Amino acid sequence: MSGSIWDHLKPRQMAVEAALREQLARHTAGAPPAVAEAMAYSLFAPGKRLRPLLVMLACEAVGGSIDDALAAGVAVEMVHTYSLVHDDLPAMDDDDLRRGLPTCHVKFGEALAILAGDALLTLAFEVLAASYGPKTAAVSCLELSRGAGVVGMVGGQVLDLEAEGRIAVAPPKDGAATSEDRVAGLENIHRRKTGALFRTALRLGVHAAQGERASGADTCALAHVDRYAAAFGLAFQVTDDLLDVESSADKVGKRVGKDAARGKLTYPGLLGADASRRKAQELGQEAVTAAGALGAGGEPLAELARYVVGRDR
Ligand code: GRG
Repeated sequence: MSGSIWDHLKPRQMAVEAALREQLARHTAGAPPAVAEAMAYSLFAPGKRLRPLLVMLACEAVGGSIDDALAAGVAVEMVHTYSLVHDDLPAMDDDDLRRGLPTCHVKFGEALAILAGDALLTLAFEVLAASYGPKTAAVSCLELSRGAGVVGMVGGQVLDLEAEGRIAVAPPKDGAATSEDRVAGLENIHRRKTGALFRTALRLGVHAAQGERASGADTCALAHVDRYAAAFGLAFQVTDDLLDVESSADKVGKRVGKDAARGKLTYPGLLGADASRRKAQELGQEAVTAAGALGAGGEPLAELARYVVGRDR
């Protein structure tokens, strides 16, 4: 791959923006304007579009095109945006700012924010069903519902709220948790809450490349992207926790992040900043190795993993 990763990603990000606009306009024609406006507000607030990029890079790595990947990228970004809208609600994280703008419920009220999130979630499946042939649509809907649902992202959110004491759970029977238990618990939350949708994005890219022509999924490519996703997702999260600590340290002069201050489990909180940095580097390297197993086409995924570990926002 010649040039920086951003030279490679920029045209893909632009293609995602255009596809998001086109799909949202097409599928909300006839919807009540209030909910369509709230959906558009959250969808077009400036995000990195990381998940659609993962769909595209996986699709291209196994021989598909940007066009093959676009609808799946749109669907995953819609699910991601719904999760952010609901996560920001007073009943969950109660945040006022998202992507640098007032959150959906601050701007439009709670009822409309809940409904806009619901509508983005359901629209994602409509986009998949309307954009691909029957086999690809069915397998993509199945993957997305598992990645976003109770064994994936929603399940991770439940475990996260339980860990914060916001959802009641029975106390453990066999004594206090060790620090290894706490790290394993945190990884389980992140594997589901953020990792599952990254994995889904990559797998949808493989399915989109394969299309209707093959009799079964490319199991080898799926295994490689699963391995990449596991390392990439955790590397992303450890780095996110470190950035949270560092940005809060800048503001208040103390090395306690917003999440840690709210009593959330974080990697720097459990392992310390230096060990967390080493862990992020190791995970990044593991993702690079997994991308290498896809051959030369996996190089942009390797570069993205290097970027995610080194990013500053
Ligand atoms: C409400 C069912 C439900 C789930 C919420 C994803 C999630 C689960 C909550 C988001 C909370 C959060 C801030 C998690 C940390 C990691 C993360 C997913 C950050 C946001 O993703 P980015 O950095 O955001 O890709 P942009 O805005 O660039 O898309």
